[in-house]
Amino acid sequence: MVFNIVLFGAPGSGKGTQSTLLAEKFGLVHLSTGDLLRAEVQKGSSLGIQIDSYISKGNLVPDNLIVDMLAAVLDSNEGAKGFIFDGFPRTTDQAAALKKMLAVKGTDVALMINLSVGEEELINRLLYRGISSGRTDDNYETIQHRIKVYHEKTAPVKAFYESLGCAVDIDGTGSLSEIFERIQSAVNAVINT
Ligand code: B4P
Repeated sequence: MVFNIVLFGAPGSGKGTQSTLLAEKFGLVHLSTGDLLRAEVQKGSSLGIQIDSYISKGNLVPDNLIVDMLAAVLDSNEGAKGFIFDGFPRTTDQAAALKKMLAVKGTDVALMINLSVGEEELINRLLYRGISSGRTDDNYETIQHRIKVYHEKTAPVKAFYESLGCAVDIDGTGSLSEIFERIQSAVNAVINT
C-alpha cells in the first residue's frame, strides 16, 4: 500500500525538519517543493531567476509551475512506498491538483499533519536560521510577508483536508524529538486502522 502524508504548517513550523525524520523512519520519499525550487535557483537557469523573483519577496511561485514540477518528480519515483509532501500544497488549487495526480496513480493523501506554532516563535526560528542559511527570504520583512501570504492563501488548505477527514493538528512546539513522537503516534494511528 502506498502511504502519502502532507506535512502542513506556517513558514518555520518545522515541516522540513520533521519531514526528514519521518522519511527516514517510514522509508518514504521526502518531497520538499521549497528544496526543489531552491535547487532550480542554484542552477542560475532562466526558470531559476524567475522563481527567485517570487521566493525572495516571500510570494508563492505560480501554481502551474509548481504542479508541473511536482508531477515530474512523482513520475520519476514510480514504485515508492509513499511520499511526504513538505510545503505542498500551499493553495487549494494545488491541493485539488495533487488529489487528481494521485488518483491517476490509484492513491490519495492518507494523513495531513498540521504543525501548530505561535507567530512569535515562527519569526524567531526563521530569523535565527537566517543568520546562517543565506536564504534570501529569511529576513524580518520577508518573513512577515510570508506569514501574511500563509494566512491568505495557504491556511484554507487545512479546511480542504478537514473536509476529507484526514487532517490532524499537532503541537509543533518543544524539542525536535518531542514533536517527532507526537507525529509518529498520529502516523501509527492511521497505519493501524
Ligand atoms: P519552504 O522551503 O517550504 O520554506 P518554509 O515554509 O520556511 O519551511 P521550512 O521547511 O524551510 O522551515 P522549517 O519549518 O522546517 O518554502 C520557501 C519558499 O518557496 C516559499 O515562501 C515560496 O516562495 C516557495 N514555495 C515553496 N513551496 C511552494 C508551493 N507549493 N507553492 C508556491 N510556492 C512555494 O524550519 C524553520 C527553522 O526552524 C529551521 O531553522 C529549523 O531548524 C527550526 N526548527 C524546526 N523545528 C524547531 C523546533 N522544534 N524548535 C526550534 N527550532 C526549530
